[in-house]
Amino acid sequence: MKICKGCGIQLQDVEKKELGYTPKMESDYCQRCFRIRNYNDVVISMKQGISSNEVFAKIEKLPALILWVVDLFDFEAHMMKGIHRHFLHKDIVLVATKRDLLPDTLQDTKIANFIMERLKVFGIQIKGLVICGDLAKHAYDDHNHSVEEVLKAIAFHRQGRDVAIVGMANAGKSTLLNALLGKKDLTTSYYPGTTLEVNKIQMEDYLLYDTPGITRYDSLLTFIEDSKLKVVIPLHQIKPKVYQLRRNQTLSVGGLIRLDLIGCEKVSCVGYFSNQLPFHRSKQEQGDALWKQHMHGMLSPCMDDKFEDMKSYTFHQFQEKTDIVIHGVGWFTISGKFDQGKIYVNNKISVTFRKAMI
Ligand SMILES: Nc1nc2c(ncn2[C@@H]2O[C@H](COP(=O)(O)OP(=O)(O)OP(=O)(O)O)[C@@H](O)[C@H]2O)c(=O)[nH]1
Ligand SMILES: [Mg+2]
Repeated sequence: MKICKGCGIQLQDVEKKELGYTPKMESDYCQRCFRIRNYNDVVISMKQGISSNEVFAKIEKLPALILWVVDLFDFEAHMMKGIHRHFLHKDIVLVATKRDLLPDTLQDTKIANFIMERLKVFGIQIKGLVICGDLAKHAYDDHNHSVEEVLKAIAFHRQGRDVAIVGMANAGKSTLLNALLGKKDLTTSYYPGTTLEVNKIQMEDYLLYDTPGITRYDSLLTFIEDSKLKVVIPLHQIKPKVYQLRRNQTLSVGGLIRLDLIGCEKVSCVGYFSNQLPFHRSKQEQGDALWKQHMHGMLSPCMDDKFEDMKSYTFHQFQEKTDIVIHGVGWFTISGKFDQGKIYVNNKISVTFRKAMI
């Protein structure tokens, strides 16, 4: 049995439209990996296709140190409900990736405190924490100690065991492994669902397992059309969008998110989203008319046909500076006084309210 070096799937030369197909059995990669690696083109999208139970069942059987890879920008979507049960009796090192997407002014100690506080809420205990950034493009720059720190954490916590990389789809698992290996054998892409099977890699004195990403069924990334992913997923450092709001205001992020804040008295609202997503500010009184008229036009990209298809969450004045996180896309940080707020998103997507990260 021959395995694709990029995604771990078994190679076959019979069914062209099935996973693992290659016209030449001598090749190292399946045709799907070949196309992703050379043309960034996903012929078979697997972002909804990999069962998390199956992935967890495989991981639970491995007597390995777990490197739990969590995307810092999309942190809440990675805290899947019940994930702590899959981690029982496991030693976990949490590797927080994509630090480069967050502002430079945010200190790593603050990020670490944020992570530890959130993990407490979810009842998850970890042995170690490493914060990484820039792994896709600049893993080996002099100032970037990410790779060394992960290797150090592995050496310290491994205690004779193998190491398994685990996490949600698109967390950056394969990118991290490529960085650790110093080569680009594993296929990576901004499409969730790139790695298809557990992929075993021989290190000098242990095995490293790359694993398929776990699908989150309440994240925008799982449901948005593939062609819109590159607008939604940030590729560069986020430029926060800062608004000082008074009275009744509506902020729209493309045609994906609408935030209404009513009765604002000096409210500060900062949006952390992909720089490519357009923001639009208007009076709340005109919000409905604006969405009716401009969805799919000025308000793009969209997931819903009509504004009425979107669901809303209502909230009131927060006790402290609060993030409204829309799973898979980003968040608003809100401080100041207001009477009532409403956030509208596609009805499959979760929204989490948390103490502000930044
Ligand atoms: N900005 C930034 N992007 C990163 C970093 N690490 C990974 N990425 C990007 O994140 C996307 C997903 O990376 P992958 O390594 O394919 O993620 P994965 O967890 O293996 O995904 P699946 O195989 O689908 O589970 C790619 O576009 C990477 O370039 C990082 O440190 N910083
Ligand atoms: Mg992968």
